[in-house]
Amino acid sequence: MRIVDLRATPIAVGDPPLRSAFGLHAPFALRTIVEVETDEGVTGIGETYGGEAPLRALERARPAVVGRDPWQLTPLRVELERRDGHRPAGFAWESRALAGPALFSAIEVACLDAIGKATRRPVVDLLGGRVRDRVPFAAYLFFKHARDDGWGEVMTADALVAEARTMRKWYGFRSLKLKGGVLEPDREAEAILALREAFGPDVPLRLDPNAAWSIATGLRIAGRLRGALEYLEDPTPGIDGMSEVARGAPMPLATNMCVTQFDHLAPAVAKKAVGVVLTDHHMWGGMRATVELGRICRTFGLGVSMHSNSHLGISLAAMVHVAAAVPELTYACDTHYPWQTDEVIKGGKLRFEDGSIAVPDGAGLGVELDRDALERLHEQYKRCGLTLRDDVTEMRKVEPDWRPHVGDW
Ligand code: GKR
Ligand code: MG
Repeated sequence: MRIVDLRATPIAVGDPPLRSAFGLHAPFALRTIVEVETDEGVTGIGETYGGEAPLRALERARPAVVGRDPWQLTPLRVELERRDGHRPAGFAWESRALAGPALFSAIEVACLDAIGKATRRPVVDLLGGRVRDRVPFAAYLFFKHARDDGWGEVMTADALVAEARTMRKWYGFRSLKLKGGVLEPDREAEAILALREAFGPDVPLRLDPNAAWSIATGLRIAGRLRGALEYLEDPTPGIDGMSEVARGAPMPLATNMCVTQFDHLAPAVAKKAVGVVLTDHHMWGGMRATVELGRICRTFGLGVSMHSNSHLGISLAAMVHVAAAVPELTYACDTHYPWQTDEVIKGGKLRFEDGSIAVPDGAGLGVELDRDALERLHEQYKRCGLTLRDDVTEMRKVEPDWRPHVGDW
């Protein structure tokens, strides 16, 4: 089998006005749909970060991809690193340059989908087989501004409890994650305690202020939330800062910010900075790398969870396949999916039942691209005028003097 074409289509999908330490979500989230067409009549699909930079990166990668056998994934990774340098992906959506591991991942997912379709096997089998049939997800709770989106404004603990009730009712989520770094830290601690009061001790809770707090605040709030959190995610920036908070915090610290590539694991382990690593195949170099990451985490006694950005069903299907293949992933995964109403796969949105998604049975990722939807969302991309995610600019439209807190709250 040979790859005869690599296509990347930028799309824009509706996104509610969600708040985080980075600012405010714009009305559209950007994604890129990747297609790897083969000479055997199958085309593999993938989904990655959006905007102009990923398009340029995928175009740069084309000579290394077209003409290649899609099974030859490790040689492809080596070749991309040789051409592009082993540049780190950076943190989460900031890997907007789509470099190194994130660039490889975008292509790997589409190749695995093509191989799965050609061999009529689900991608999870190509990753070594499934250790679970269903993958549990957590409700991703956000403070948000008002818009006519059915959720209204959520800027208080009471409104947050109502948001959580709705998420649990509609999707059956058992764990709750609160995106923090928005309100003054003690208000967010109170919001967590309100969730605890409303849902009881059997509902696992997490808080993620995206490194907005100082070390002292991290220690103080961690103490205040003793017994209330299954983990505290990225209270403060950097491995050294996290290590200091971890020393005094009564719960494990988790991260998708200070440990985002394999090189970060050794210092993080040596400094006991984190207890849980959030994987993300988009950022960590693909689905096979995520399986490897699980085993490394187990070796060093680290727990494994999963990170998410705004995404559609192709990414969700990939997340489900990879999560089903990682035995160490014992926490409910993050997903922004309920916040997106647009979809690019045939049959509409994938469905949560009891807070989890069944591993798709079909060949490859088990989802098909809806070409009409792709065209519509691509037109939306061209019309919306956004070419990268910029939550600060969006936030300053509402509060002109707003500035992000980075380890100083
Ligand atoms: O969508 O605002 C957001 C999140 O804050 C996202 O950008 C983060 O990458 O969800 C993420 C996280 O867990 O840090
Ligand atoms: Mg996080």
